Amino acid sequence: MKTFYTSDHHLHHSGMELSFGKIVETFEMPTRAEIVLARVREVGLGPVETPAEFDIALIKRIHDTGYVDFLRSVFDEWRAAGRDGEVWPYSWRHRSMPPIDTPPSGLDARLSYYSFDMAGSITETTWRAAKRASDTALAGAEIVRNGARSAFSLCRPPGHHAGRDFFGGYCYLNNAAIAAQYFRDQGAGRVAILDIDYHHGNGTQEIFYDRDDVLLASLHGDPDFEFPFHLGYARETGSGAGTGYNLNYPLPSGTDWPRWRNAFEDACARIAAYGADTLVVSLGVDTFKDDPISQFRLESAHFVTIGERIAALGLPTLFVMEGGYAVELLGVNAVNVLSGFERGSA
Ligand code: SP5
Ligand code: ZN
Repeated sequence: MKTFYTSDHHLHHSGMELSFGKIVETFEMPTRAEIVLARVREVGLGPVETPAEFDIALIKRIHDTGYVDFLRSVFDEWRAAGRDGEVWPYSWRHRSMPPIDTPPSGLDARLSYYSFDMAGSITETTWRAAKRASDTALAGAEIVRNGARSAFSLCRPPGHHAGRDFFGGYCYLNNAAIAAQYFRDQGAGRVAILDIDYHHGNGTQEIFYDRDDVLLASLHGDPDFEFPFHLGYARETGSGAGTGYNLNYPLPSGTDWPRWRNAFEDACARIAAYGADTLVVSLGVDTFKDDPISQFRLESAHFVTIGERIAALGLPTLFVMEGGYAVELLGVNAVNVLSGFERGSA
């Protein structure tokens, strides 16, 4: 399996985040991608290639133009306003405030409009890193579309929390969604996205919620207790033409392998029944028992089994890196899925 990776991911680094009332070093740090890359090389998964530069029009198939322009220019605006440091939103529309659908003019109000949390900041080069992460997803999609059985897009920053016009949860551009749309635009009939990151793929859900040509199945911590909260319940099945094409598997804190596997098996069966011709996997390994911000109990060996089961779907498959913060075993866990897939495909 070929891996796509670019050192441009270093261009994004929010130094800090707020965790249980303390400012700590962010969990979503550049070393994450380096550790996964090192493991790819260590096991000899396959060649590693730098993605080409893709047209921004492909990003705009998923993301709002105003939002993309905002991501590109907000840092300069922040500096022009005489502010030091990084761009951070800090306040959001509460349920007591009426919804709006046009961006406000003030800088902080617009930051609020285009985000849903302060998991990560926007630095001078965040746009460039996010753009290159989307290129990384597209480069993998391109070879899968051209006949490769699979590809691994080692994206950083991650993407599944980013919606059509908002960032949050360390995510700025929805790499998996951009890749799924690319597959559709290149002639795929039905695309399935299997999101196995510990957190609900709220951005991906928002983007495809009313569509029947892209199925989303997401396994995650129940929104009653886990970030991003409020979205990811089983009752959210899609709207309009998309009704029945959004599948959520909220799972309790402490979910172990047998329980997770049951939900996973159901998701795989639903993807097979859907008749997908292409699969995108939002590959987060923050379901690992030692993940510092997560509450599931999967072990390293389970990730091999996951990869084998995904291979058994028999679909052209693009793996897109999402979360996973137990840096010591992050490389082993992520690459275990890919090695399992290779074994299952042999
Ligand atoms: C892509 C992805 O996995 N995004 C996850 C974003 C999670 N952001 C909330 C993190 C909350 C961390 N505070 C809990 C720390 C426990 N020690
Ligand atoms: Zn996650």
